[in-house]
Amino acid sequence: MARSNDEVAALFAEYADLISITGGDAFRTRTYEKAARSIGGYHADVSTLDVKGLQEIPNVGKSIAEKIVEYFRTGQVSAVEELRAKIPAGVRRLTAIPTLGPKKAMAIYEELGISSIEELADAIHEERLRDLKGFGPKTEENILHGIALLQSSGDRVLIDAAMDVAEDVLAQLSKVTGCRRCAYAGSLRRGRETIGDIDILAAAEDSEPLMRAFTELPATSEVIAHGTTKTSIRTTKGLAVDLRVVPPDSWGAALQYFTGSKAHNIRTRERAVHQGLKLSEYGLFDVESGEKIVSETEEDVYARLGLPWIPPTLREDRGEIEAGLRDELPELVQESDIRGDLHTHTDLTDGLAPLEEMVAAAAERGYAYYAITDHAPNLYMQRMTDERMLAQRMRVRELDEEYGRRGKRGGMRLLHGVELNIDPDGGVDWPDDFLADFDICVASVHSHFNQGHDAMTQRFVRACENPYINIIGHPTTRIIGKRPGVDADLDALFAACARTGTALEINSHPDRLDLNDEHILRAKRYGVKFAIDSDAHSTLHLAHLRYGVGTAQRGWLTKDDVINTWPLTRLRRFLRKGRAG
Ligand code: DGT
Ligand code: CA
Ligand code: CA
Ligand code: ZN
Repeated sequence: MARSNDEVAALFAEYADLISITGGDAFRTRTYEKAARSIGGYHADVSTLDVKGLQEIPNVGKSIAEKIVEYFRTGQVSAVEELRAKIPAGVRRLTAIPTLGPKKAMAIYEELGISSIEELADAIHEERLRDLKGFGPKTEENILHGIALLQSSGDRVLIDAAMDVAEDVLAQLSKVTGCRRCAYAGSLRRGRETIGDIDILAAAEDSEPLMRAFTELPATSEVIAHGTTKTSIRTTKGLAVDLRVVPPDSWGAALQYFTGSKAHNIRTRERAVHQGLKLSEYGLFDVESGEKIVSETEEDVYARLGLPWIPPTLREDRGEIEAGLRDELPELVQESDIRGDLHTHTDLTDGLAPLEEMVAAAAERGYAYYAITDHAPNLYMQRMTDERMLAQRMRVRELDEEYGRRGKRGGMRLLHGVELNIDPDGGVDWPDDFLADFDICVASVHSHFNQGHDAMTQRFVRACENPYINIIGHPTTRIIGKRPGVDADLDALFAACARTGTALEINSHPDRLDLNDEHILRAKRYGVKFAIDSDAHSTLHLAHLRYGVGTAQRGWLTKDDVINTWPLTRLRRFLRKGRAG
């Protein structure tokens, strides 16, 4: 996928911030924010386009197009560099805190001379921020949260960024002569939401050609260590990648070892010891004879340990060994089980692609059904009205007929839905009689994130009790590394969902993955059903579903737990919820 688009999007998002800190006008800030979003979601790689081609992108005019061309020609944009130079380094250090906007960072720096995260934390504890205009106890709490998030995320990256690099590396290594197999292992293979470093494993008789090719990849900026069994590099984006090359007859043992997790490996090693075996990165050995046991596949290794093959997404020592021994591992939901997406947007609100393009892209993915759920009016900047929603419904009905007629080959049914806003009291945008005509309603928290624990819990429970609300969208509203989840009694929410027939979303966007694996495990015990959705705002985002499926697997979900794997008739029955009639 086009990483260059993300690069340019990040650059313009920063530029928008810089304009705002340096007192530039709000209109220009918004122009660059909008451009950043459009570029991030654009289907073609922006590094391949000229000024004219770039202007086809929504929200990109001539001056922005020229900046993009300049960026790919020179590696920087002079206008951005000029503003960067105007911001003191101290302020830039502070803006790394996710919950601290540029304006507040500037105020803290100018008024109190604070220029590091440590100084800021001290100042908060000494209550020195209270004297500044616009800073209260709640602001302080948010900033401390942000500092904690920043420190806990460390140098980890989101799963999609790591996946793009890993797939690229694999494509290149698999072309090297002598490469018998290669795959990614580690936390990436286990589908964790953030990745510390990428672990690549290859099998070959002679490791040298692979090691050399690895150090010479276009993405390699620094070789950290170069050896015959392990080589480590850093990419131009700062991501660390390890390559290990093993003899083909150790592939299974090595893949098992380097997939981890450490906690899971401790348990498998224990099993090995019990059977007089030794399991290490070098293979599986008989302790007495010292003989290496051929283990070309992971299945071989697990079978030797008296276990069925355990899917990587379960390997966290959360009961998978015990379940394996009892032959009770869940049959995990797979991406191919998904029959449709139930939370998606179009350019009627903040999506980038028109309805027709989103629907065509969904059909391309082989879906049997697809729901369009644009934003409702209370998210005021979306400018939704009853009329616009009803006009969209007419068009959806027409498309439904058109796609429905295709029958078994590429036939797809369309659901007309909405993403409602759950207000602070648990109410939503429209009265029942208007809601009754939607095929499906997703409802999400989009405001008042800092409500107290009890009020937030009540808010969710009331939403579940609304007979028209089918799915709670991105339930905790966390943004990984940027915004903590809301404070609510999630067990009360899970119980309410189970009781009322409301599904919980597993939002697949890589910076959300909300619910996360641990919440899913907990919610499943209440008998809750789930919807794995992309929340796509462009055709490209539909493919994020794989990360939601990985997260669902980490929560031990089967096909039956996930409503959008069900046939349409069963889904429709679920969507009728407790409604009369
Ligand atoms: P990360 O990189 O922090 O996202 O997480 P992982 O799980 O990829 O961890 P990493 O890269 O340190 O190691 C990859 C796998 O290799 C790990 O999941 C298990 C295995 N491994 C590495 N070091 C050790 C170790 O000291 N003991 C054991 N048992 N396994 C290890
Ligand atoms: Ca790793
Ligand atoms: Ca590693
Ligand atoms: Zn949405």
